[in-house]
Amino acid sequence: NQLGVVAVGFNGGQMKKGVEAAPMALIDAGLLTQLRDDLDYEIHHDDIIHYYEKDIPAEDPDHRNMKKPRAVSAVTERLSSQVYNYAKDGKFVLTLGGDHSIAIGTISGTAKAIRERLGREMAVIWVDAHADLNVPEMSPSGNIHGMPMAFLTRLAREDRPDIFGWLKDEHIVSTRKLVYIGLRDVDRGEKQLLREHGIKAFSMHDIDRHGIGRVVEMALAHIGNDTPIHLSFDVDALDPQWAPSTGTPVRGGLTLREGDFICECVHETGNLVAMDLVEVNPSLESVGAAETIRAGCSLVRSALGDTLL
Ligand code: DIR
Ligand code: MN
Ligand code: MN
Ligand code: MN
Repeated sequence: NQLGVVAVGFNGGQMKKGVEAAPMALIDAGLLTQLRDDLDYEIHHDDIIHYYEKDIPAEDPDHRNMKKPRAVSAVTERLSSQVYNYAKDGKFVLTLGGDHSIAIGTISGTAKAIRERLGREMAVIWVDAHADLNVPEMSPSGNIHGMPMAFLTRLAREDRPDIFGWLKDEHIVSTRKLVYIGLRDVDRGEKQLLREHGIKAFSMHDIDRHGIGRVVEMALAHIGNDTPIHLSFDVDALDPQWAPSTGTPVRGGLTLREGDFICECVHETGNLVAMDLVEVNPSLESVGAAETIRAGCSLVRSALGDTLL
Protein backbone atom coordinates (compact mmCIF):
# COMPACT_ATOMS: atom_id res chain seq x y z
CA ASN A 1 0.00 0.00 0.00
CA GLN A 2 1.59 3.19 -1.23
CA LEU A 3 0.67 6.39 0.57
CA GLY A 4 1.70 9.89 -0.51
CA VAL A 5 1.47 12.37 2.34
CA VAL A 6 1.30 16.12 1.77
CA ALA A 7 1.46 18.40 4.80
CA VAL A 8 0.21 21.91 4.14
CA GLY A 9 0.51 24.46 6.93
CA PHE A 10 -1.58 27.10 5.23
CA ASN A 11 -4.01 29.50 6.94
CA GLY A 12 -4.70 32.11 4.22
CA GLY A 13 -8.20 30.89 3.37
CA GLN A 14 -9.59 32.31 6.60
CA MET A 15 -8.68 34.82 9.30
CA LYS A 16 -7.59 32.80 12.35
CA LYS A 17 -3.95 31.96 13.01
CA GLY A 18 -3.05 28.50 14.29
CA VAL A 19 -4.47 26.16 11.65
CA GLU A 20 -1.03 26.18 9.95
CA ALA A 21 0.30 24.23 12.96
CA ALA A 22 -2.05 21.28 12.45
CA PRO A 23 0.08 19.05 10.17
CA MET A 24 2.97 19.17 12.63
CA ALA A 25 0.62 18.49 15.55
CA LEU A 26 -0.98 15.52 13.78
CA ILE A 27 2.40 14.06 12.82
CA ASP A 28 3.80 14.68 16.33
CA ALA A 29 0.80 12.81 17.72
CA GLY A 30 2.08 9.77 15.83
CA LEU A 31 -0.29 9.65 12.88
CA LEU A 32 2.23 8.62 10.22
CA THR A 33 3.88 6.10 12.51
CA GLN A 34 0.49 4.51 13.13
CA LEU A 35 -0.25 4.33 9.43
CA ARG A 36 3.12 2.72 8.77
CA ASP A 37 3.33 0.32 11.72
CA ASP A 38 -0.33 -0.60 12.33
CA LEU A 39 -1.82 -0.33 8.83
CA ASP A 40 1.28 -1.32 6.81
CA TYR A 41 1.42 1.66 4.49
CA GLU A 42 4.61 2.52 2.68
CA ILE A 43 4.75 6.23 3.29
CA HIS A 44 6.12 8.70 0.75
CA HIS A 45 6.65 12.05 2.40
CA ASP A 46 9.21 14.75 1.82
CA ASP A 47 9.27 15.50 5.57
CA ILE A 48 8.40 19.10 4.82
CA ILE A 49 5.50 21.06 6.17
CA HIS A 50 4.74 23.18 3.14
CA TYR A 51 4.01 26.86 3.63
CA TYR A 52 4.99 27.86 0.09
CA GLU A 53 6.11 31.21 1.48
CA LYS A 54 8.06 32.20 -1.62
CA ASP A 55 4.88 31.81 -3.67
CA ILE A 56 2.90 34.24 -1.59
CA PRO A 57 2.83 37.70 -3.20
CA ALA A 58 3.51 40.73 -1.06
CA GLU A 59 0.71 42.67 -2.69
CA ASP A 60 -2.57 40.81 -2.48
CA PRO A 61 -5.55 43.17 -2.50
CA ASP A 62 -9.10 41.79 -2.41
CA HIS A 63 -10.52 40.70 -5.76
CA ARG A 64 -14.24 40.10 -6.34
CA ASN A 65 -14.76 40.10 -2.56
CA MET A 66 -12.09 37.40 -2.09
CA LYS A 67 -9.52 37.89 0.67
CA LYS A 68 -5.88 36.95 -0.14
CA PRO A 69 -6.87 35.55 -3.56
CA ARG A 70 -3.32 35.44 -5.03
CA ALA A 71 -1.86 33.73 -1.97
CA VAL A 72 -4.53 31.01 -1.95
CA SER A 73 -4.26 30.60 -5.70
CA ALA A 74 -0.46 30.26 -5.67
CA VAL A 75 -0.41 27.78 -2.82
CA THR A 76 -3.21 25.61 -4.23
CA GLU A 77 -1.66 25.63 -7.69
CA ARG A 78 1.60 24.19 -6.28
CA LEU A 79 -0.35 21.75 -4.13
CA SER A 80 -2.40 20.60 -7.10
CA SER A 81 0.65 19.37 -9.00
CA GLN A 82 2.14 17.81 -5.89
CA VAL A 83 -1.06 15.80 -5.29
CA TYR A 84 -1.30 14.99 -9.00
CA ASN A 85 2.23 13.56 -8.98
CA TYR A 86 1.36 11.08 -6.21
CA ALA A 87 -2.08 10.19 -7.63
CA LYS A 88 -0.88 9.60 -11.19
CA ASP A 89 1.33 6.75 -9.90
CA GLY A 90 -1.67 5.19 -8.18
CA LYS A 91 -0.63 6.20 -4.68
CA PHE A 92 -3.32 7.08 -2.17
CA VAL A 93 -2.90 10.79 -1.34
CA LEU A 94 -3.37 12.01 2.24
CA THR A 95 -3.28 15.79 2.67
CA LEU A 96 -3.07 17.31 6.12
CA GLY A 97 -4.26 20.94 6.25
CA GLY A 98 -4.39 23.73 6.74
CA ASP A 99 -7.70 25.46 6.19
CA HIS A 100 -10.22 24.08 3.71
CA SER A 101 -9.19 26.40 0.85
CA ILE A 102 -6.42 23.86 0.18
CA ALA A 103 -9.04 21.50 -1.26
CA ILE A 104 -8.85 23.61 -4.43
CA GLY A 105 -5.36 22.16 -4.81
CA THR A 106 -5.96 18.60 -3.63
CA ILE A 107 -9.20 17.84 -5.48
CA SER A 108 -8.04 19.44 -8.73
CA GLY A 109 -4.88 17.31 -8.53
CA THR A 110 -6.65 13.99 -7.97
CA ALA A 111 -9.42 14.77 -10.50
CA LYS A 112 -6.79 15.33 -13.20
CA ALA A 113 -4.82 12.19 -12.27
CA ILE A 114 -7.93 9.99 -12.22
CA ARG A 115 -9.02 11.32 -15.63
CA GLU A 116 -5.63 10.51 -17.12
CA ARG A 117 -5.02 7.20 -15.37
CA LEU A 118 -8.49 5.66 -15.43
CA GLY A 119 -10.41 7.81 -17.93
CA ARG A 120 -12.95 8.36 -15.19
CA GLU A 121 -14.71 11.24 -13.53
CA MET A 122 -14.00 11.28 -9.82
CA ALA A 123 -16.58 11.77 -7.05
CA VAL A 124 -16.15 13.97 -3.97
CA ILE A 125 -17.59 13.27 -0.52
CA TRP A 126 -17.44 16.51 1.46
CA VAL A 127 -17.97 16.01 5.18
CA ASP A 128 -18.42 19.40 6.84
CA ALA A 129 -20.77 21.57 8.90
CA HIS A 130 -20.50 23.99 5.94
CA ALA A 131 -21.03 23.59 2.19
CA ASP A 132 -17.98 25.71 1.19
CA LEU A 133 -19.84 26.45 -2.03
CA ASN A 134 -19.94 30.25 -1.95
CA VAL A 135 -19.39 32.09 -5.20
CA PRO A 136 -17.08 35.02 -4.30
CA GLU A 137 -19.69 37.74 -4.77
CA MET A 138 -22.23 36.05 -2.51
CA SER A 139 -19.84 35.08 0.29
CA PRO A 140 -20.72 36.78 3.58
CA SER A 141 -17.09 36.61 4.78
CA GLY A 142 -14.90 36.85 1.68
CA ASN A 143 -12.86 33.95 3.13
CA ILE A 144 -11.84 31.52 0.40
CA HIS A 145 -12.16 28.45 2.68
CA GLY A 146 -15.92 28.98 2.22
CA MET A 147 -15.56 28.81 -1.62
CA PRO A 148 -13.50 25.80 -2.73
CA MET A 149 -16.37 23.66 -4.06
CA ALA A 150 -17.67 26.61 -6.10
CA PHE A 151 -14.36 26.87 -7.98
CA LEU A 152 -13.95 23.09 -8.27
CA THR A 153 -17.38 22.70 -9.92
CA ARG A 154 -17.06 25.89 -12.01
CA LEU A 155 -20.06 27.47 -10.30
CA ALA A 156 -17.42 30.15 -9.72
CA ARG A 157 -14.93 30.96 -12.39
CA GLU A 158 -12.07 33.41 -12.74
CA ASP A 159 -9.82 33.69 -15.77
CA ARG A 160 -6.91 35.58 -14.23
CA PRO A 161 -4.04 33.07 -14.15
CA ASP A 162 -2.87 34.36 -10.75
CA ILE A 163 -6.37 33.95 -9.26
CA PHE A 164 -7.49 30.38 -10.03
CA GLY A 165 -7.33 30.85 -13.81
CA TRP A 166 -4.94 27.87 -13.73
CA LEU A 167 -7.93 25.59 -13.05
CA LYS A 168 -8.57 23.79 -16.35
CA ASP A 169 -11.33 21.40 -17.43
CA GLU A 170 -9.30 18.37 -16.31
CA HIS A 171 -9.30 19.71 -12.73
CA ILE A 172 -13.07 20.09 -12.47
CA VAL A 173 -15.61 17.97 -10.59
CA SER A 174 -19.21 17.58 -11.75
CA THR A 175 -21.97 18.78 -9.39
CA ARG A 176 -23.56 15.36 -10.00
CA LYS A 177 -20.52 13.65 -8.47
CA LEU A 178 -20.51 15.75 -5.28
CA VAL A 179 -22.14 14.57 -2.03
CA TYR A 180 -22.27 16.43 1.28
CA ILE A 181 -22.63 14.87 4.73
CA GLY A 182 -23.04 16.73 8.04
CA LEU A 183 -24.26 20.14 6.87
CA ARG A 184 -25.83 22.45 9.46
CA ASP A 185 -24.56 25.98 8.76
CA VAL A 186 -25.22 26.77 5.10
CA ASP A 187 -25.42 30.34 3.74
CA ARG A 188 -28.45 31.61 1.81
CA GLY A 189 -26.78 31.69 -1.57
CA GLU A 190 -25.30 28.23 -1.00
CA LYS A 191 -28.76 26.79 -0.26
CA GLN A 192 -29.99 28.25 -3.52
CA LEU A 193 -27.09 26.70 -5.47
CA LEU A 194 -27.62 23.30 -3.83
CA ARG A 195 -31.29 23.43 -4.88
CA GLU A 196 -30.76 24.84 -8.39
CA HIS A 197 -28.11 22.29 -9.30
CA GLY A 198 -29.71 19.35 -7.50
CA ILE A 199 -26.56 18.68 -5.50
CA LYS A 200 -26.89 15.70 -3.16
CA ALA A 201 -26.62 16.86 0.44
CA PHE A 202 -27.27 15.10 3.75
CA SER A 203 -27.71 17.54 6.63
CA MET A 204 -27.66 16.72 10.33
CA HIS A 205 -31.45 16.62 10.04
CA ASP A 206 -31.20 13.77 7.55
CA ILE A 207 -28.80 11.94 9.86
CA ASP A 208 -31.23 12.35 12.79
CA ARG A 209 -34.07 11.08 10.63
CA HIS A 210 -32.46 8.09 8.89
CA GLY A 211 -29.44 7.31 11.03
CA ILE A 212 -25.83 7.51 9.87
CA GLY A 213 -25.89 3.98 8.42
CA ARG A 214 -28.68 4.72 5.98
CA VAL A 215 -27.27 8.17 5.10
CA VAL A 216 -23.86 6.77 4.15
CA GLU A 217 -25.58 4.04 2.14
CA MET A 218 -27.60 6.65 0.23
CA ALA A 219 -24.52 8.83 -0.30
CA LEU A 220 -22.53 5.93 -1.75
CA ALA A 221 -25.49 4.81 -3.87
CA HIS A 222 -25.64 8.30 -5.40
CA ILE A 223 -21.97 8.11 -6.38
CA GLY A 224 -22.27 4.65 -7.90
CA ASN A 225 -20.37 1.45 -7.58
CA ASP A 226 -16.96 1.83 -9.12
CA THR A 227 -16.34 5.53 -9.09
CA PRO A 228 -13.06 6.77 -7.55
CA ILE A 229 -13.73 8.87 -4.45
CA HIS A 230 -11.92 11.84 -2.93
CA LEU A 231 -12.94 12.34 0.72
CA SER A 232 -12.55 15.89 2.00
CA PHE A 233 -13.12 15.91 5.77
CA ASP A 234 -13.46 19.21 7.66
CA VAL A 235 -13.01 18.42 11.35
CA ASP A 236 -15.78 20.93 12.17
CA ALA A 237 -18.26 18.34 10.84
CA LEU A 238 -17.76 16.74 14.25
CA ASP A 239 -19.61 18.20 17.19
CA PRO A 240 -17.48 20.66 19.23
CA GLN A 241 -17.68 18.10 22.03
CA TRP A 242 -15.19 15.97 20.05
CA ALA A 243 -13.46 18.67 17.99
CA PRO A 244 -13.61 22.00 19.83
CA SER A 245 -10.31 23.33 18.46
CA THR A 246 -11.38 24.50 15.01
CA GLY A 247 -11.95 27.93 13.45
CA THR A 248 -15.74 27.84 13.02
CA PRO A 249 -17.27 25.29 15.42
CA VAL A 250 -21.01 24.66 15.05
CA ARG A 251 -22.99 22.79 17.68
CA GLY A 252 -25.19 19.86 16.80
CA GLY A 253 -22.62 17.91 14.79
CA LEU A 254 -21.47 14.34 14.25
CA THR A 255 -20.20 12.21 17.08
CA LEU A 256 -16.64 10.96 16.66
CA ARG A 257 -18.07 7.47 16.07
CA GLU A 258 -20.32 8.78 13.28
CA GLY A 259 -17.33 10.51 11.71
CA ASP A 260 -15.21 7.38 11.94
CA PHE A 261 -18.13 5.32 10.59
CA ILE A 262 -18.35 7.50 7.45
CA CYS A 263 -14.61 7.05 6.91
CA GLU A 264 -14.78 3.29 7.49
CA CYS A 265 -17.63 2.87 4.99
CA VAL A 266 -15.87 4.95 2.36
CA HIS A 267 -12.75 2.84 2.85
CA GLU A 268 -14.79 -0.36 2.49
CA THR A 269 -15.89 0.67 -1.01
CA GLY A 270 -12.32 0.11 -2.17
CA ASN A 271 -12.73 3.23 -4.30
CA LEU A 272 -11.13 5.85 -2.06
CA VAL A 273 -8.16 7.49 -3.80
CA ALA A 274 -7.46 10.52 -1.59
CA MET A 275 -8.36 12.17 1.69
CA ASP A 276 -7.99 15.67 3.11
CA LEU A 277 -8.15 16.37 6.83
CA VAL A 278 -8.54 20.10 7.40
CA GLU A 279 -9.38 22.89 9.87
CA VAL A 280 -7.76 21.38 12.95
CA ASN A 281 -6.53 24.49 14.79
CA PRO A 282 -4.41 23.44 17.78
CA SER A 283 -4.11 26.98 19.14
CA LEU A 284 -7.78 27.86 19.65
CA GLU A 285 -8.68 25.74 22.66
CA SER A 286 -6.00 25.10 25.24
CA VAL A 287 -8.09 22.32 26.73
CA GLY A 288 -9.59 20.82 23.58
CA ALA A 289 -6.60 20.92 21.24
CA ALA A 290 -5.24 17.49 22.14
CA GLU A 291 -8.71 15.99 21.87
CA THR A 292 -9.25 17.54 18.44
CA ILE A 293 -5.89 16.26 17.21
CA ARG A 294 -6.75 12.80 18.50
CA ALA A 295 -10.11 12.93 16.72
CA GLY A 296 -8.36 13.94 13.48
CA CYS A 297 -5.93 11.02 13.74
CA SER A 298 -8.84 8.65 14.34
CA LEU A 299 -10.70 9.86 11.22
CA VAL A 300 -7.62 9.35 9.04
CA ARG A 301 -6.94 5.87 10.43
CA SER A 302 -10.57 4.92 9.80
CA ALA A 303 -10.44 6.11 6.20
CA LEU A 304 -7.20 4.22 5.64
CA GLY A 305 -8.57 0.90 6.75
CA ASP A 306 -8.23 0.63 10.50
CA THR A 307 -10.82 -1.91 11.58
CA LEU A 308 -12.37 -2.43 14.97
CA LEU A 309 -12.05 -6.20 14.96
C1 DIR B 1 -19.04 30.58 5.84
C2 DIR B 1 -18.20 29.75 6.80
N1 DIR B 1 -19.94 29.74 5.09
C3 DIR B 1 -18.14 31.35 4.88
N2 DIR B 1 -17.50 28.77 6.13
C4 DIR B 1 -16.64 27.85 6.63
O1 DIR B 1 -17.29 32.09 5.36
O2 DIR B 1 -18.29 31.21 3.67
N3 DIR B 1 -16.28 27.66 7.81
N4 DIR B 1 -16.08 27.00 5.77
O3 DIR B 1 -15.47 26.61 8.14
MN1 MN C 1 5.12 17.14 2.44
MN1 MN D 1 -16.57 23.78 8.04
MN1 MN E 1 -14.89 23.32 5.27
